Amino acid sequence: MKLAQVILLLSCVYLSLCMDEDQKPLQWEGIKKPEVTLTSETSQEDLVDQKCLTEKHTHLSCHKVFCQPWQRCIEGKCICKLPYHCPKNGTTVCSTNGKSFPTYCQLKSFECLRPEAKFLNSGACTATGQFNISLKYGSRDSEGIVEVKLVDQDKKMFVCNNSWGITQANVACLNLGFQQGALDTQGSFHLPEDLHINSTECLQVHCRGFESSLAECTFTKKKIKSHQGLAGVVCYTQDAVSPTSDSFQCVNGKLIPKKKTCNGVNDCGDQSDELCCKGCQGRSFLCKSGVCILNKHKCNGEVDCITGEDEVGCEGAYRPKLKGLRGAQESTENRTANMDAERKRIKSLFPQLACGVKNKVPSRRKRVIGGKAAQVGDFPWQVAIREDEKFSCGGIYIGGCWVLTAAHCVRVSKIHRYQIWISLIDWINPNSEIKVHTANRIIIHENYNGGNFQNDIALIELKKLKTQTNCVLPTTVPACVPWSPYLFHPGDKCIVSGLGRERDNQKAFSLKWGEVHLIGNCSKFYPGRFFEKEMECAGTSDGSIDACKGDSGGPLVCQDVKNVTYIWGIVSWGENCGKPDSPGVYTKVANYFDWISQHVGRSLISQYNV
Ligand code: 4AZ
Repeated sequence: MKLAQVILLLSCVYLSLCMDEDQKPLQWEGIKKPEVTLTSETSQEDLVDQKCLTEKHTHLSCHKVFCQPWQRCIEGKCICKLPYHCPKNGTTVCSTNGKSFPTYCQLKSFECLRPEAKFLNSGACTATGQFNISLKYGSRDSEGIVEVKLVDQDKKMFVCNNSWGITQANVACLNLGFQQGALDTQGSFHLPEDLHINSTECLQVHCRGFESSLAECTFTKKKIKSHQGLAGVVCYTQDAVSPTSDSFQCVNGKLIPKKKTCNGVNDCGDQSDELCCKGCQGRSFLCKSGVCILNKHKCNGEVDCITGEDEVGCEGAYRPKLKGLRGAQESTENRTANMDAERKRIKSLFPQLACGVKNKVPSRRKRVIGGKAAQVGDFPWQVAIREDEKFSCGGIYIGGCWVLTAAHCVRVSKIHRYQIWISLIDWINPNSEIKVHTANRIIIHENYNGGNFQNDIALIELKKLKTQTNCVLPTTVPACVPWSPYLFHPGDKCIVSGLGRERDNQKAFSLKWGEVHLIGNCSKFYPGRFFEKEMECAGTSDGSIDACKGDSGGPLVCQDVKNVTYIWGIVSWGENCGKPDSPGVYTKVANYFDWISQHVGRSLISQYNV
């Protein structure tokens, strides 16, 4: 067996996606997008997703990557937070304008809003010295050997070239005002023959790549043997390169060699070379969201893939300790503060959302169309909407007093006729956990179109009891609201549940569920009627499992790598029920994250990028 085949096989085992439940290879078109595995024949073009490139993703595209803790995600873009939105605890830091900030997050949020002032040092603003970076022995201002002066030192020192790479070079050039970062980490510089290297030491620098000043990176003093050990840089200037058929244009305008895309290294500086990948090369791996991440960031205690797979199955893997700001200073005398560790610490201070995790171990002992019977606690976010005397629709509890449903299920004028039933499993043999609520408010999407089911989404606010300030729903668990359309993909297995019609239009009396696959390119089933951004299709190749009349407004949920449940779709429409080639169509909830959060409040549903 050739190596390429072995790799392909291993990735099948790891992802357990190449086979369906019955161990038959999946043959149904549109079910699984194969991951690109690099072989000697794979061309660079095969690695890059051209359609995705047109969306111009960068490090600020929070549907693809996480925002920094001093930013929040609004409509797919990381925007600057106000400093008071930062967590309160931390250590004082000082900025280049001599202003001191109680936390690193506050300084970075301030810098994000007004980039004139940058990070200078951790600790108080007592040092008289400034951090300084300059380039020497180059033939132009934009290149040379890197020399820095640390805040608490009065001598300038050269930077060592071990551990110097494009990541640090980009930060250095950005620091020097070259917005597009570095072109190269090497150049031909004219070092004087009698160059005397100060005290035979250089500064080894380590950056994460998120820094805007080299002062934020960690410096360690090292002994140096020769001039060869010094770091150099050529910063990127417009006239430095001209486009060829081998160049890739970054979103920031920088041109890089195509062979440097999808390798986990942020050559562009705005990460646009790593965000639209179908495969990854070199020492990097592919996140489900199409982002290449360096292997060294796998199992390092910080989630990099929005889908979380870089931090699962890490038991036994090398896991460097998260050093705090003070810890890093104490343990190594010669090292400047570790602001990357501080950034990670700040992230850990954000509140965690309790959604999508069931209270009980799933028990599906007993045996929707083709579905299986649910038991109490299996779908704790599922609600049933009763209009007058019949169960007309489903709904999904998302936290607080809020239930998500389909717009076509409710009318504002009929608010008094609705009852929201919680924990309903079997209408004929009612279980003791059932609770009935009424609606306080109904919000229908302002662009809902009853003619073609565009924006088929609505919120119901439950009425609180007179004595209560919150909605108390003991047996329910909210499903998480997805913040990115890249969390789940065609081929992923998800679950639809509801009290709707069964085969042959038979009325149902109990909650049923079934496994369906997300289906890509659904326009081919519903030409002109399927809207990619707003809708999602799901089903099985033979149509045996499907939502039907009465399931509308109910959930299509998918689980992430940590088994956290997301409400990926709301049952909306479909041609018939349970017919092959007519999959069920769902409102794509990820597209409505901002709409939902505007109405229910960000803090209720935002677990990241808050
Ligand atoms: C309905 O009438 C309906 N097979 C819901 C879902 C589907 C079809 C019809 C999808 O509410």
